[in-house]
Amino acid sequence: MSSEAGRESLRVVVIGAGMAGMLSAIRLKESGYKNIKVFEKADRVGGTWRENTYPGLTCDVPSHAYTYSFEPNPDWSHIMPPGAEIQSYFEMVSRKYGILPLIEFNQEIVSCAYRDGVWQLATKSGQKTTADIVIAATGVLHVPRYPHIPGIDDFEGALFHTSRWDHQVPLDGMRIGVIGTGSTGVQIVSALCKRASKLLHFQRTPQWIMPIENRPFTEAEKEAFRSDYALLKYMQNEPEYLANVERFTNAIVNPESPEMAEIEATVLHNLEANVTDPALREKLRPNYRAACKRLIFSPDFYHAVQQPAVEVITDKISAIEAKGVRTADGKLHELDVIALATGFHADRFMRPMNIVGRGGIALNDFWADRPKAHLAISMPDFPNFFMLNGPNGPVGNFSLIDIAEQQWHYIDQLLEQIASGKCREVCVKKQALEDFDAARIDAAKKTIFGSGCQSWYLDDNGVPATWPWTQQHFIDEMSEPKFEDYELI
Ligand code: NA7
Repeated sequence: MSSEAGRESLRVVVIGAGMAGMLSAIRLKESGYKNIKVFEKADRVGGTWRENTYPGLTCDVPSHAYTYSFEPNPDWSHIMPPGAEIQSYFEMVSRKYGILPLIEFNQEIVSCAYRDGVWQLATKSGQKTTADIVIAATGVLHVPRYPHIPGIDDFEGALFHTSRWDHQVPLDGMRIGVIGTGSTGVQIVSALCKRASKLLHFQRTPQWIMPIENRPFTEAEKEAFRSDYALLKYMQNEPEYLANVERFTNAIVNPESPEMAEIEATVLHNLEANVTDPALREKLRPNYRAACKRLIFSPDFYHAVQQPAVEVITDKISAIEAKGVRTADGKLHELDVIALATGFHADRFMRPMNIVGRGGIALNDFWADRPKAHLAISMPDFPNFFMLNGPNGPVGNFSLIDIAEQQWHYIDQLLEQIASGKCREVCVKKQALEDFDAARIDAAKKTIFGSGCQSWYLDDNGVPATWPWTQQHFIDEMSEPKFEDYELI
């Protein structure tokens, strides 16, 4: 069989029409695959940028780097892109690249089982599909983590998770409580500090804050990007950004490196120089190392928490009552709105989908100890099933679009084995995954993420789950699969 004929006949299902699912659909279409179906549980593309719409939502990666390599965008408004602009960008790309006809919206895949050499998928509404190849592009942070706070259902005002923001609820002049100090809570406090009459930031753990500049691009700059394609491409791969990513990932891998010392000095100086009230400064001072939790990049958080309407509350929350939040000191903080910026279940990936591989092995059992996949992409006994942004991949303060594109480059070479007729089934060998996972865990414990803090980077055993090596190591791995690690049947 020629590769071309293979691509025309193979049935490929992509799960999810977010950044990575769209990338897969575009690349599959370009490569000549003719039988592509994308299933999307919602009614629009965009994934995390569709779901998150909270005030102040901004990506912490520079706009031009957080852009598909093949579709640079001269019109980004700021150095860091606002969430709504990213959503518009993805919608534009979905139209421009003609992938909308491939997407079945409002169709949530609930089961995906490998039987008789094919994947059989079913949606919540009962639609059934058969596929030769499945690409899971379901995202990482998509299942909200609701806190277990007594009385949470008794609150008489508006209460919602930040990824389910209720835009009917007025904010101006309101008494607002934000629970959580991750990137989300920090961005919301920065956005609402002058709109709320009272803004209480409930902080369980303080965060190190990396200062950034986030000015708007001038019209002249945008015009230059529009008229000079080479400049636009340069912006996508700006040497300073690439050097920062390299420095940052080197620091993560080696907590005793000069790069890490520089990060620590920068965030410490940010705190010391920009928070004037000594009591507040101590409240905001973390007792763990910088970058142990995902670093918060913010141009204005310290400015925001020093606004008159804002108060940082460090007393433990003991309950939520009809009128507000009760803290352990006995005080009732009366509120109109409570935003739960309490994060996500970072170990969900494709779940709650019921996925069953070769020989009846259930993904939930395979992942009983922790989510794992060879190079974040392939699992033994899950043939022709590939993940983008799967477990143990690089997730950090750099562009996940770039990561997904590199992963696609790798997956595409695995698909080619099937399309060209060299084999019918491709998945990683058990031993290769075991070796990879053991080396990964060993390296992960030595990274800054394992230096003693709680974060969504850690698995249930407290071991960092993200890529524990340098960015360059990832780039090298993604350049070409080591086929000896794969079962090609
Ligand atoms: P994160 O980074 O997981 O932050 C969640 C925050 O919520 C964090 O400050 C938690 O405190 C806090 N939290 C969680 N449960 C509770 C309870 N029960 N009581 C008080 N505080 C609580 O989520 P984000 O949405 O901010 O960011 C997720 C990622 O999205 C981000 O890293 C970017 O990649 C984009 P803790 O620190 O655990 O004490």
